[in-house]
Amino acid sequence: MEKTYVMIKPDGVQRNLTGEIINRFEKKGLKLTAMKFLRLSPEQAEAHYQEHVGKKFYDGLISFITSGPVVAMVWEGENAVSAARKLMGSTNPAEADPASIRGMYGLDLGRNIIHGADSVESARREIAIYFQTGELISYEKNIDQWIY
Ligand code: RTP
Ligand code: MG
Repeated sequence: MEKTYVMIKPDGVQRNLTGEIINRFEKKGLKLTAMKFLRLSPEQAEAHYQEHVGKKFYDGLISFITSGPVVAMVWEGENAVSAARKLMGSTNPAEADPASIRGMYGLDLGRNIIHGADSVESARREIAIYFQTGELISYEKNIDQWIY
């Protein structure tokens, strides 16, 4: 089953959106496979956002993402990467579907509450930054038969 990496950013944690976000992912039918509450080291932040090195927003992005604790999660399910991106909404909250997490709770591009991997390959790379293989929990849920 496809896995994706999702992270509630420091603004999402500070604004008490953690429970609401986990609730939406659970209700969608995605299955929680791993979760950690942590504050990113500069090294983790740089590894995470290596594709943005050199862009004008890069320094601000690194200082923001390391400014407070985040919730790092792995969610699993059919087309989990795109399912998560749809729940989150587009990058800029001003343009995101108002029913999405960013559309409902955000106003500013640099404070968009949540991160989700943009491809299966990115998900694999990002999961490895935050979790060891043994920390991903594979388990049966008896609700699966009602989702698939
Ligand atoms: P993310 O990686 O955080 O899930 O967001 P994303 O894929 O939707 O967007 P991405 O292009 O990867 O950008 C990463 C984060 O950088 C901030 N950003 N600022 N022009 C700007 O000022 C600008 N562009 C992007 C956003 O907070 C975005 O989530
Ligand atoms: Mg991205």
